[in-house]
Amino acid sequence: MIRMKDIIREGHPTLRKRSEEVQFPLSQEDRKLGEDLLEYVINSQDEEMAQKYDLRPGVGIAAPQINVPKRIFALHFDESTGENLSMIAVNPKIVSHSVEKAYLTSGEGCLSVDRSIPGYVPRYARVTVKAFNLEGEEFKMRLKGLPAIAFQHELDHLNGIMFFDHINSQNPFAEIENATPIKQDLGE
Ligand code: NB4
Ligand code: NI
Repeated sequence: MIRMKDIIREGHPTLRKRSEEVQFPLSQEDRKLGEDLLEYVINSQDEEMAQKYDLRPGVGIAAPQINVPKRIFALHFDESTGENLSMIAVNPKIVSHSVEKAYLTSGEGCLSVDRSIPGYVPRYARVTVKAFNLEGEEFKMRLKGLPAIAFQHELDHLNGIMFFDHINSQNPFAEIENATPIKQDLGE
């Protein structure tokens, strides 16, 4: 299982790399990579497991965060977030997005950033995404709210982008034009 010691932190060069597309059919190694990423997110939301293994909670994690620059990430939202969504996304893409923006009023955090960086992170309010599952089947879905924000956070990791790159350094809480605030506690 993935432990906190496996998660690379800010300053590690892999976090600034563009990750590589994954070839199908998936190797046993790449299949296990996807499964391990999803397992981490689910474990991190399980109080017992999180306590036992001192896991920082997350709703998502991307392969480069465990120093594997491959285009795979996992997202998991249990019913407590009101979003019932769990996915392993391989070679994910945003195929279209709203003009309207959105941001978490709590700001964002990152398992690879051991400090709190206050400020709004403007993202697209709604995205149509496509990706492949571990079986190589393509899936397409429309996301809004926290799942849309989280998908964009993880996709950024595959392109070497960190959440704080989007924060207005002059005025971190400056009003964002045509944007919807999303009230979501980070539960961290
Ligand atoms: C990714 C998220 C940061 C903003 C919003 C949130 C948490 C992360 C980073 C968008 C994506 C990890 C991956 C949370 C959290 C709410 C749901 C269910 C029960 C606790 C859990 C806490 F932990 N972010 N952490 N940060 N990232 N919500 N929740 N709760 O997930 O770095 O690249 O278990
Ligand atoms: Ni992150």
